[in-house]
Amino acid sequence: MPSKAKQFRELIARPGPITIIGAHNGLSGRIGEEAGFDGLWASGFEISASYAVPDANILTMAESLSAAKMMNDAVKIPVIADCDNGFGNAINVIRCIEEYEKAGIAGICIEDNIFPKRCSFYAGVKRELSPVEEHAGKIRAAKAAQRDRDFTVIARTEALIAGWGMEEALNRGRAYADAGADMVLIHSKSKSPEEVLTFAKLWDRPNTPLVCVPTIYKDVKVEELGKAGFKLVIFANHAVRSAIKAMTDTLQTLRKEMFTGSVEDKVVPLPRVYQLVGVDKMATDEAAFMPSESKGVTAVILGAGQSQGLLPLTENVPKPMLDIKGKTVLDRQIEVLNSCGIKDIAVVRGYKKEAISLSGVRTYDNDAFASTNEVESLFAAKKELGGQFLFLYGDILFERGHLEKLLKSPGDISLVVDRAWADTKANQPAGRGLPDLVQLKDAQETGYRFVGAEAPHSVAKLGRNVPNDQAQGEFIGMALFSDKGARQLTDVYNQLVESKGKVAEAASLREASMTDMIQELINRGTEVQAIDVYKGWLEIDTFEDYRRAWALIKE
Ligand code: SPV
Ligand code: MG
Repeated sequence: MPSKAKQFRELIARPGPITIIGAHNGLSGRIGEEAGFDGLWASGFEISASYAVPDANILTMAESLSAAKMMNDAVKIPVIADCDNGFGNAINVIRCIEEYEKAGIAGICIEDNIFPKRCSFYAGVKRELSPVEEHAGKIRAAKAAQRDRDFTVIARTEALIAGWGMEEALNRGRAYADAGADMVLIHSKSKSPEEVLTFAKLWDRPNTPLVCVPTIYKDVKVEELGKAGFKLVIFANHAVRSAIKAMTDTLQTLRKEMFTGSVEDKVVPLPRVYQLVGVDKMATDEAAFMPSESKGVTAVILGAGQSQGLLPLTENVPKPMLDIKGKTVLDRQIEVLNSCGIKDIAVVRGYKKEAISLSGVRTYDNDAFASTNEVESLFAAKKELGGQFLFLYGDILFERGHLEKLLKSPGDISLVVDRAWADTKANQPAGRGLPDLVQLKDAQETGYRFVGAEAPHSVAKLGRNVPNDQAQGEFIGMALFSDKGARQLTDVYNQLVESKGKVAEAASLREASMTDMIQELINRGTEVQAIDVYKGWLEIDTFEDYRRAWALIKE
């Protein structure tokens, strides 16, 4: 890729005039590039306006340079920087050249205004030009200071602006060309292009091409200026002026109407901003260079059902909203989930759904909760099942360690199984509901003796129909589905929707519990793993369970 200075030289070497567009920051520069201009003009007028100060050497060189660099960095086309009078004398010009070259700017323009300058168009302000020798000295200093031979130095005379006449303008232009300027800019604030066209006609330094800025003589076309001998035409300030017009219109309307929809037709849609600032590239770079962190686990909590066993406690609230010593079951679940880094939480509501509304938790509704079972509740939150997710009943309390262990499971479908079942089955507390029992494949050991067994067990059977003496554990109501596991579950669900068949022992999807669904997956050859735990959890399904929870929870 040739340097920007070289690119600009190549543009100048092309037949016909080239046009560059005024800009004041990266965004306006990028819009100018997108519009197809040959290059950018880092306009002192626009940059000053963007700081809300007059164009009168009020900004420092560093401020002007930083704006020029911002635009240069935002575009591939070359940038010519308006350096006013070089920010001082020839010594200031030398530093100016060094710094702008270092920033990758293709060339600069310096004008023969004294320091501090006044914008060429301001009426009623004091206007003075530097002596011609002084400005020619600045041009010589600039040419001597540049390192890249392709860097362009444009000398600008304000003689016509100051009203010093055509002869003075020509003499100054010649002096600057003879001092080594690569191009000469003749500025004019006449409403007619005649002044600059006459200048071009009388110009007698054919090796020094001419530049003009048709701001006030606005009806002349670039083509005509080109024919008259102008090589470079600068549209100096139209980006900032159009921005001011649009912003004024939009903001005044908005202030009057006081709702953002009132200006929707005056603003670009947000994606246009994303496109301009390169959000696409950022996304590609993220994918290419950042560790692909899995989206994280989403917890889906089933809280739709109504529990007869807990009446009258659940007369007005669903089970997850039952209070146990000042915190609801759901609060306690969310606390443990959050402490394990799970912040993405969805709850499926049904019975007394209005009672479940928590900030930061998404809710889904199974309004047919009275006539459907758990699988239909889970699939009310179908949107959440597109990737890895944690399945959780809304009525269990469990130790954080159980969740930590489950989250480490490499399996695609993993169930937390309480192996204390074998040791405690003869001794179950009074009033417990029917347990979801688990029969493992190849289980040689039972009860606490499993501790230390490394290889995960596969689940052969689960549900309330597993006979007591064949069970090695109890499903606690918490399961982890990997991306693949979630896909397997959804595929089987979709097939069952189509076939309207049985779901394991359940007659239909509407009647299917989660254990029926997992059994159906196992029956179809899907591997389901048991993650062993020993006690450390509670289900709150009956009044007795609830009393036990009050007794066991310490706080
Ligand atoms: C600028 O854009 O800052 C210029 C051109 O110098 S003009 O404003 O027309 O003087
Ligand atoms: Mg300027």
